[in-house]
Amino acid sequence: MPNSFEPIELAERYSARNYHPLPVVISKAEGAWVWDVEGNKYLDMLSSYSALNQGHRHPRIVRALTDQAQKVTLTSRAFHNELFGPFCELLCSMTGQDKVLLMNTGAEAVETAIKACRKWGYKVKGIEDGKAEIIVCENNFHGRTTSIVGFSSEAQYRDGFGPFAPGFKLIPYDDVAALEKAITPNTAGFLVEPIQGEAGILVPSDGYLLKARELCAKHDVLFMLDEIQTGLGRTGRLFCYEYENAKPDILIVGKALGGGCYPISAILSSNRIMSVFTPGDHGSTFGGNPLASAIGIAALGVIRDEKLPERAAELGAFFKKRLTELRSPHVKEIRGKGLLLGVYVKESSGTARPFCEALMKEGILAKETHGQVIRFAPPLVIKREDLEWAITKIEKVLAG
Ligand code: PXG
Repeated sequence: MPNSFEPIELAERYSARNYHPLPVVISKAEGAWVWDVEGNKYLDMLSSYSALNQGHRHPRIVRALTDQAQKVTLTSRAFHNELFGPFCELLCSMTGQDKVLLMNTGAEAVETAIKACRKWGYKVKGIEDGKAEIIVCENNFHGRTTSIVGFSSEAQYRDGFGPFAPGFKLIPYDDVAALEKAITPNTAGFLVEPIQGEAGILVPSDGYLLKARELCAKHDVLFMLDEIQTGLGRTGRLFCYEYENAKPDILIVGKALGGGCYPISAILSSNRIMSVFTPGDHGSTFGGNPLASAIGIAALGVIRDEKLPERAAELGAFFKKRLTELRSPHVKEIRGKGLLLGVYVKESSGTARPFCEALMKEGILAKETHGQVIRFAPPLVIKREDLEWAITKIEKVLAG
């Protein structure tokens, strides 16, 4: 009889302790549901931090994966493959951008955006060599590489990992005046998340993104949006910036671009900006490989054909309303957009973690973020009745 004890024991013995997972061992998944090794069923309300917008093992995406695996999986970018061009074309047409640069993980795409921005700063804007600055926001989360954690405001992300790359300036989030004040002739770009997911689902004031977008345009600064977590339908639009029509100069995508089965990330931009890259400037062994391209095309196709942004908007509004109506002595605030929602647990009730553990016992997988927030971000293919079921369980856990 399979059990959870052994796999957890082995993981703890042989894996670096860089995570603190809930004690559940998932062995099967379909749509919005997962099963553990003992056969218990859970509703996945984390979706691997928005990487599973299309749900687990979407048949169309799995078919693309297995079909392509029978043909060719990797060519490197030293040669062409049939699906790379069509994948790039689809991404550009869905985002309204001219060109794409494909990578694998989110952090790599952010690094790519930083490189594009700096090079544009020197070669096009005319910033003196070595002086380019990029403005970032407090409480940002853009990944785990040394240059990215170097501009994090979270002590733990940085502690012990320096020295860090210079050239980044931290300002408060949701503060247009601070942005204007921070811009100098050496500013090449402003990098920001439309909603700060890891900071605890922090939604900025209405109009913030558009005002920041306009300020950047006025000062010839690249407006770079990290939509790795918020993009591809999650917040009720294909991209969260669409709420304000704040189209970025550089759009960063990842997570759900891989349809929940493969790491695929990208930056998208204009011909003018992307032309700073010439052969040899940047690359990746796996970026844009045939398997990734096949999966990416299917992943985008599912988002478009199954109208996942519209589903997220409709189901998110319903779910948020129901969460707001819950009567609980522990809840301070419900926040978020679409199906990226956070329940803020009052400090007087302790942290969010014990509530996540209690939810797990009730058959709901959710994860705390930033100590006080329970994040609810189910796959966008989730059924309304599953959300209704979840509400009854959440109500039970938050009542006592
Ligand atoms: N930007 C944002 C907004 C993210 O949420 C990244 C960049 C980095 O993506 P990669 O693919 O490099 O992880 C993220 C990732 C984790 C973890 O376990 C990551 C995220 C959220 C929660 C946990 O590292 N977001």
